Amino acid sequence: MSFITPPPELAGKLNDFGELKLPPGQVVTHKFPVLTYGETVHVVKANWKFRLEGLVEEPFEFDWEFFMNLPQKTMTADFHCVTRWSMLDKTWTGVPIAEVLKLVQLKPEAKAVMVHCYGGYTTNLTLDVLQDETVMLCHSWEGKPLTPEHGAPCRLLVPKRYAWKSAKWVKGFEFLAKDKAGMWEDFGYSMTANPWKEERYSD
Ligand SMILES: Nc1nc2c(c(=O)[nH]1)N[C@H]1C(S)=C(S)[C@@H](COP(=O)(O)O)O[C@H]1N2
Ligand SMILES: [Mo]
Repeated sequence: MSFITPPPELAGKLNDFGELKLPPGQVVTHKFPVLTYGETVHVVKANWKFRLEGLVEEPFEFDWEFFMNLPQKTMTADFHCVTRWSMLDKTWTGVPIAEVLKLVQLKPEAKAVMVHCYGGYTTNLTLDVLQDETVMLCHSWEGKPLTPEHGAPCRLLVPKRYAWKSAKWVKGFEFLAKDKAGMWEDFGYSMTANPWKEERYSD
């Protein structure tokens, strides 16, 4: 429900209270910048595998064909980089996280996840954040397949967290009993990374 009718140029840019959809300290970009630590990782679909492991009853691995046969969704989402750019209202297509999590039975002690990528990048999320209905494994952006720089063939999208949690070239989830720092988190970036609370760094 919206309490106000925004002027047409601001449609989709305001929340229900008429506030700009921009987290504190962010500026809007109309580009899709590339932010990669190190080099672009080139992963071909034929070799791509995604593995669910750690605190699961039975690890599960799937390939590209299996992934593309899972139920798909296209969603409009915002993307906030901790370096202060935000890209608003772009469409992302992929598989909702709930469909991925259905493939394994999590052990009751699973409380967090380490996201692993081709190239060695890692980032962590608590299970409740991973399970948010806006989280997806994406293969397309604005109706076109992701380019290699943006994580082809598949990346994670976590719109409600700073974008370093939206891991490119993903290759699996490792379920953990306790939240553990990934790469940027280990360098002092926030474990939780909520842009609305400006959780940029850890204390
Ligand atoms: N594997 C991997 N994923 C990554 C990164 C990276 O360096 N490697 N950078 C992160 C950061 S800091 C941001 S802001 C977004 C940027 O995504 P983009 O390059 O598609 O804009 O990807 C995130 N995912
Ligand atoms: Mo970033």
